[in-house]
Amino acid sequence: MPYPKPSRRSWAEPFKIKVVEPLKTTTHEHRVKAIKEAGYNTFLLRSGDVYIDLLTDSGTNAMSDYQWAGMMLGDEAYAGSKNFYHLESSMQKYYGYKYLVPTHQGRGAEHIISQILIKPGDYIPGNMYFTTTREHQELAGGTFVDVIIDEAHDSESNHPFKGNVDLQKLEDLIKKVGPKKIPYASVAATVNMAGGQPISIGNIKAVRKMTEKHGIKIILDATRAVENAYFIKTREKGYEKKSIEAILKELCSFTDGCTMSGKKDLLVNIGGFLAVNDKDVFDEARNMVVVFEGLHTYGGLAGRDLEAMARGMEEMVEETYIRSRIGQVEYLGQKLIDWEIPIVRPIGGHAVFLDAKKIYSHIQQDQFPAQTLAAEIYLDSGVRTMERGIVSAGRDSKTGENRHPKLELVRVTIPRRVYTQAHMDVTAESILEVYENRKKVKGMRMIYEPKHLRFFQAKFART
Ligand code: P71
Repeated sequence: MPYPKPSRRSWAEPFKIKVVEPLKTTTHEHRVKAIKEAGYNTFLLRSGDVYIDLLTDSGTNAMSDYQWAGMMLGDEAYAGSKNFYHLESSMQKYYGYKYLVPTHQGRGAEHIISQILIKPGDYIPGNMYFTTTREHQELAGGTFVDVIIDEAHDSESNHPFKGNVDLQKLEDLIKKVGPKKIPYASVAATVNMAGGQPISIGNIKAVRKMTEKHGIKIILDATRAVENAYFIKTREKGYEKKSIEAILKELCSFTDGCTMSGKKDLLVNIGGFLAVNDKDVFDEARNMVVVFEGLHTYGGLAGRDLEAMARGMEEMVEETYIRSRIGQVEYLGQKLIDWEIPIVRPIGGHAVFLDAKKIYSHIQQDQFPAQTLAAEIYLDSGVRTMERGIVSAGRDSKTGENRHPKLELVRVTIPRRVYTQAHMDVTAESILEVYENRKKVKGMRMIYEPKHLRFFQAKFART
């Protein structure tokens, strides 16, 4: 019999491994103790107690030899480091904005732009909230208004661009509060909390058309915009033949600036930036950064970190890289789909999101199904994941009541260039085990709740 002919061409990582970091396995007994001590919050586990760490793709990437070599070329001058100019020209080349303000990470940029553009009483429409982004918008006196399409809140909808803005919702808000109360639309590519879902070029173009006649700016959260560009290339008509590099630049061209957590797309462990086209906003941002981050040519980073980001930009747009990146996430997601485990569809760019509401349909949302599921996965195998549900959603800043998001998810997040397909297999098998035992599990209660971004430090106990 002829050997089976593959039905498709597989992707493979466009790199080989030069340095390895040993992983530690733990006993079930050890994990029982560790997660209890962590208050059943995976953020409070020590990484030494974790086997495969899928908490986040933020700052957990493996850098290339080219990036590491660049680290040795760090120019650690206080002012005017060579690496700043390299990063500035790379940002202009790949993102197309005029001015760059480096920050220590994404939220540093969010803080600065929110303080500059938002006045108390303003409204900021956006395609679903992100925790740190909304926190800074609220700290500046603004109110975030979700204007994402309804499909984004439905884990089963297979809409190819679940990150799209609902133009009717946006128009309604503009009519209701008036354009003067809307300094900018906060548009993310891809949308993390919706499950790593992309926005289409067609949609951002339409948002641009609607906002520009009212003088409303668009600030892009470009944290995972390269992953978004890949989805545009593979899903949006007319973009099949365009390069990732060209799509990324086109996406940014409909916006007035971006905040960026370099810890994702840029394949580094630390760093971020704010980029804008408006000279006055730039001048203000450059002045503010010296108060909160550091001088405007380093923004709280070392010269070597700026260099690693600049080099990461060259690598992030390589087609073979991005295909393998998304391919690995798809591989894990498809396995879970094949086993009929409920996950957010379509599979996202940076993570697979488990639908905890469906898996633990017997646990009330106020008893934290996603928090419980993340703890159970850790207990089973030492794989660390993250709650993205009622704990992450926090309390309404005006009423103080718990928000009840439609999506109650556990994020299984894949760092870039770090784990292999075998690690994905082990992870999927652990999730299956936990899924099969779902009926035996009870929810939890919160025993400690911090004021800001509570999910990071909250503690829980079994009910
Ligand atoms: C992620 C993170 C890191 C994180 C942040 C908050 C809670 C848990 C984990 C950070 C993002 C992000 C987007 C779309 C801005 C930031 C802030 N993501 N926008 O997903 O995903 O960037 O962490 O560099 O400050 O694990 P920063």
